[in-house]
Amino acid sequence: MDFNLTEEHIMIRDAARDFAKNELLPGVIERDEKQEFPKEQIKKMGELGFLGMMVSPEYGGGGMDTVAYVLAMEEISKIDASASVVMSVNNSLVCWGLEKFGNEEQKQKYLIKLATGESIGAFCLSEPEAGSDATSQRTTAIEKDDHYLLNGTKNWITNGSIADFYIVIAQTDKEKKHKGINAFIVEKGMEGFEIGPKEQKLGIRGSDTHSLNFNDVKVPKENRIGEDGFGFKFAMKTLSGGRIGIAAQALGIAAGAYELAKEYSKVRKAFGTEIMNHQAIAFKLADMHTSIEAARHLVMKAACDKDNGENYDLSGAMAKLFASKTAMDVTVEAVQVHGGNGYVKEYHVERLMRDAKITQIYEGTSEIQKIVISRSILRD
Ligand code: COS
Repeated sequence: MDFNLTEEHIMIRDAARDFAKNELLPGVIERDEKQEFPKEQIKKMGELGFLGMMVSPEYGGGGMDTVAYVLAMEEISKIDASASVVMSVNNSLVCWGLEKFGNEEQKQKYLIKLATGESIGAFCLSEPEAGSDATSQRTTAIEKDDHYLLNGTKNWITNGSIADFYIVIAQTDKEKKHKGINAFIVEKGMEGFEIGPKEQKLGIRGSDTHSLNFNDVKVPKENRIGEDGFGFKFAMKTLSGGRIGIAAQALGIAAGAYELAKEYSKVRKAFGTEIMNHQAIAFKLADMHTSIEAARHLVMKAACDKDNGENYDLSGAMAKLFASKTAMDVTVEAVQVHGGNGYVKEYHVERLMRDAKITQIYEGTSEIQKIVISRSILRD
């Protein structure tokens, strides 16, 4: 692993940092309070290329590597995790899966629009009774003449109402269990496709999370991704990369809270001196910095594995497990360093603490990451 960033990496990181400070920071508290989606900001992110960073230029993307992507994810997440989850889902779960496993027609029709930010994507795997247990899909897609008939409900879908294209995982043959699962591209507006109510969330409240209902939606056969029965593997492979993005998001949330706590400790005075001069505070900052650095190494390792063509199931799971725990630990401590001010909205850290929690839940809970990690290390 080479941690020397290239000039391009530094440029991208700095561009993401500037964008986050200039475009996302203004209004971030109000958007959180009102559960308001950062529509204009996401549009700009698309124009700047943040929504299709790893897609090849042939399909309208930035042609960048995973290291560039995680650097940008970290910077955006320091300020606004509601915006970075849109970026993560569009880049890793939708664009990556389509570019890797979609056919040329699907790439021309959908990927180009998604990579340029003209359209937004959503990834629909979770169901009321199939979250961690992803093989237990109740949504069915029954094969008919020239289409599949899609029926079922998906839950907690990021970009639920604002997306244009949805990758939907469904059971096509129950007998075959996970080998009878397929992935389909569903378009907003297809007859029988209804968007359910918006979720009222603890954190990432600016993001747009809905349940979705499919009632006899006719999905053309050409919208199936890959060979018949490839859907579960498609979901697993896509989520493996998605977890690197969420690990970078968690890292950003932690780093954002740490930077605020460090700055606060230099100006806030107690007992006649800045609180950084009290060991109780200095030691907290030392712990925070150390775990953030460790998380960053794991995130970079996973990103490098992916860029080098190595298997990244294990490194991605470890990065997500550790970075999301770091995000929780660090944000709780950042609130503590801020004392009473940490408990009110204007200091940002209470929002970061609420935002951190989801990183231990979505794209595979911490317990799922431990399944992936333990299976991987015990197999050797
Ligand atoms: N890449 C490719 N294939 C994979 C894979 C991966 N990362 N992980 C599993 N598979 C394949 C297995 O090889 C197996 O295929 P074969 O039967 O051909 O060998 C198949 O998928 C089933 O795997 P397994 O038996 O391990 O399935 P389990 O039901 O035990 O589940 C876990 C495995 C728990 C890892 C999986 O269900 C999972 O990741 N769950 C969490 C899903 C999730 O992230 N939900 C959040 C929703 S998105 S916000």
